[in-house]
Amino acid sequence: MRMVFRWFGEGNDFIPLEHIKQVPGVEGLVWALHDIPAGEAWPLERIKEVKRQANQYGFHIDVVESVNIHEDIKLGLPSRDRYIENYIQTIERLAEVGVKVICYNFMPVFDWTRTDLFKEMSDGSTALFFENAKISNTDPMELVKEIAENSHLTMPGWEPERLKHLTNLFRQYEGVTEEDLWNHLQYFLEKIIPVARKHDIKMAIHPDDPPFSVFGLPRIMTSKKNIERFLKLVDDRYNGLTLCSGSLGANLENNVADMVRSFSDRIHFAHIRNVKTFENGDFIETSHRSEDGTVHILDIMKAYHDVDFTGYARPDHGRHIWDEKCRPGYGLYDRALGIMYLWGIWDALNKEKEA
Ligand code: CS2
Ligand code: MN
Repeated sequence: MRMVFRWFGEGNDFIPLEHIKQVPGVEGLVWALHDIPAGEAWPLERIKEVKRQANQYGFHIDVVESVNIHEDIKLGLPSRDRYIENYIQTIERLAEVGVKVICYNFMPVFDWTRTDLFKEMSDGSTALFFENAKISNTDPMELVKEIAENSHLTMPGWEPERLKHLTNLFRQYEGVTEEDLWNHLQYFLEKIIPVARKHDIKMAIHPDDPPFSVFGLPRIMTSKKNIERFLKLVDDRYNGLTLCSGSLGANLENNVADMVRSFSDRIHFAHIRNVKTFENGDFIETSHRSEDGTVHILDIMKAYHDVDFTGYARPDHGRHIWDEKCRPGYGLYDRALGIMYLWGIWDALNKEKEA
């Protein structure tokens, strides 16, 4: 397991690289050029700049999260070919600096969706919260406004420029079914995966978060059955997964440890975090510890250990603790605690294996 840490870039993250450096066992940064709109090729100079910054602290930049996919590709519009060309150019440029894994997602319109970014917990910490009833009763436009006002910094997937066109986007998705989405994903993969293979970059799709339809939009990366189908769309190791335990764990029927065992050779990037999911479909992002949520982190780590996982891993979202001012879900403190929990389990399992 190779531990990496998500950093949103100079001026776009409150956490200095000096501080990430002090978290034990972190070898690289998970990064992206967040200001480049989906669909545009990333400029090589900008990519090299991130590499220079990271290298100053001895970090690698092997893992990119995310190179986002233009909506026209998800919608299967004729203009998609132009955006796929740009995507290919980005892959080629990332290959020039030695990137190994590209994480992306195929969720229409919204990336991760929550109803409250700072929900107070009983111990005084706050965390990302999803309230099922609120989603059903809220106009997406209202939610977008609320999220934009409360997030301190722009969140990936919730960029104001993009969301200005929200009504239009929703109109474009009218009548687009899950089957259509599968077809559009396949079309994209058939063009991209040979390029990724050529440059030895693993493509790693992130599951939908939450793993069910929101606001009536189709979502397909949601369950074991659907992940199996995804892997067969292009049956190639370079067509792989970012297995996010927290995203998938928001559906109590998903057994993430079992997925780790079943898909081990296709998992290139592990997101490991806990959530507490309630019977009514609400969920809150808890600490990483197994007993604090409904995702069995200990079992998941055991599964990764049993399959000799050598890919990249990161703690995923954390709570906001100790009065830290941070991006929602991406503070330093709780993610650092998460890392130490994951290492604790991992080291113990290593020891047990040696004995
Ligand atoms: C989120 C997403 O759960 C997560 O990791 O932070 O924003 C994630 O980065 C994207 O969906 C991946 O494309
Ligand atoms: Mn994730």
